[in-house]
Amino acid sequence: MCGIIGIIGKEPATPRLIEALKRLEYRGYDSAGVATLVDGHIERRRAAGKIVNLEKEIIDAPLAGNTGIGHTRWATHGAPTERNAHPHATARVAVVHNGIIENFRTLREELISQGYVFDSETDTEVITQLISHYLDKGETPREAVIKALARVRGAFAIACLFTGKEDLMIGARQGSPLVVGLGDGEIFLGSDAIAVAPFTNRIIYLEEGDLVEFSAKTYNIYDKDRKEIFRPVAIVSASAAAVEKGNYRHFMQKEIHEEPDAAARTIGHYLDPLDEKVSLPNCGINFAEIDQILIVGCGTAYLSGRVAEYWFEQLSGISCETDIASEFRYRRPVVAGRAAAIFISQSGETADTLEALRLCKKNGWKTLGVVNVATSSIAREADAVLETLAGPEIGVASTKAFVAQLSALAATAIAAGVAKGTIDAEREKDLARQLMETPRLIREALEMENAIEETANDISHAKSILYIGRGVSYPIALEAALKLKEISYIHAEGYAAGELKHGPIALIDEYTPVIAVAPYDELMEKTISNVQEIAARGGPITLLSDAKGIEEAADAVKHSVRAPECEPFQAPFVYSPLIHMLAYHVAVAKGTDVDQPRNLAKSVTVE
Ligand code: HGA
Repeated sequence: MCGIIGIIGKEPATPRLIEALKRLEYRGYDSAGVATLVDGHIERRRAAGKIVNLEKEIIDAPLAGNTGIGHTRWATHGAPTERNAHPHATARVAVVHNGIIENFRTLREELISQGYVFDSETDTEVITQLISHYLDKGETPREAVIKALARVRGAFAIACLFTGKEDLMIGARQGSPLVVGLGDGEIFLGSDAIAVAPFTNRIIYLEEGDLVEFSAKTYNIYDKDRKEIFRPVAIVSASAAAVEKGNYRHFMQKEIHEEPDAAARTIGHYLDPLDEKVSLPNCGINFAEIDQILIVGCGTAYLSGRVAEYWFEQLSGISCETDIASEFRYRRPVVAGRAAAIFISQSGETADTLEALRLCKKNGWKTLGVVNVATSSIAREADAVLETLAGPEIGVASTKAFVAQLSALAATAIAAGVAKGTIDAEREKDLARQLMETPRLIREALEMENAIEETANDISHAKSILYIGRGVSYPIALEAALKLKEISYIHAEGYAAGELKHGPIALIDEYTPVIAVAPYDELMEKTISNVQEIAARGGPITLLSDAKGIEEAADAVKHSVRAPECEPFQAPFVYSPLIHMLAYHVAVAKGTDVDQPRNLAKSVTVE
């Protein structure tokens, strides 16, 4: 989603604004812009498309000034054109905004009727015009921002620059994150710590409803009631190194290769390796008292929940249901008995998941956040938090965060079983041991990259690809299809293998590759029958299985990729890197923008 940077510095702002915007590219965007104060006047450069287009504008018409704001925009209101790119400005103020102003239409009409002229189709511009309106009336910049924000409804983080005020910037947040970075005689504003990481590691995380007014040397923070308030300074290690590609061609490839570490760190956090027991340090939920588990997430996070649904039911006997956050929050969910709700989000800021969490809290259900950002809104608002220790994930398509989510959820499912008495000490040890083996198994799976690449090159010309799986491999098939769609733009669907003959088998022909995710387990024979049905209709099949599985189905398949042998509980971990690498290599073969696929955003902070 949109990225924000603001600087009051000791050196020219523009190169630093561009540097920060580049670090925010991972969030996904479709236009970018900067504004600085030049001799007290607001000057802007904006461009549709990638930051390189903005850089060209700046080469043609350089932008001086040590005070400035910058933005990468992921359009919600109005096309991704230069005119709609942020900053939006009047003669008095320039504003960048992340979020959505829900009542923008009414406000826009009201302001137009008063003679204000709008320059864009965005919702953001009503904030700019409203602030300008209050400045026209003689309010101070802070009062003008406060009055303007009191009139808007929706979610936002903003940064504002004022004509004639080189040593002033104002930021505010409600629903979208915003941080203040404290430098040495300079102060920064960013939509996350990664944006300001090149300039400082001293970060203040603004709280919901906060407003910050700052100069190069001082800052004041006001809470939602506009009372001055103290917020602690954190030392954040979002170091430059964390956002470098290293020797990999893309962040996504690097992050897939970090899956073993993401799993190891997360599992290590929730297991006692000596006693071979699960210990969930922050989990305030007593699963012995829970009758139903609800799991809520969006996209890949939702799919890690779908895997966990099998684990919770099989290991603890607690009824479990997984839903997409945007559906869950509007469908009036009903639970019988005592419920715990688990919210999964890499960023911890996913707007629909956060609202679903708030709904559950209102209903009195215990809430547990599974997030990769410990300081995020979901982490702060849930009753308890399980952090996934994947490290910063830059590729828009989530990979190592998915595996880290599986790791935290697997540990939680074991803990639920222990609490319910469905898992005895011996079985707990066995499962803990299995979990501890998964980083190694993931590493072994990654060694199959060449075989995956070969298959990827072969299927990359397809218009449509089907994935099938049974049991826990069914949600892995769904994740495989989602990942492929996201980055290669090839249409893909995941199906429960047994469901194929009830409709989708009509799609099978020699041009439609089918990928079967089929570890050798109690369901393998049935999946093989489905594979035979596809082969009989000329469908080219790739089998992802272990040595035994491949032997069983050898005659029916075109390609096979041999995964390490594993227990059924370990299979989602082992097959995740395979399907992630397959999506990655298909995208590379197609030449798409792997790390920033079109139309997508990393942390989805709008509904
Ligand atoms: N609504 C604004 C900002 C969009 C946004 O925050 N995306 O993440 C616009 O469309 O410009």
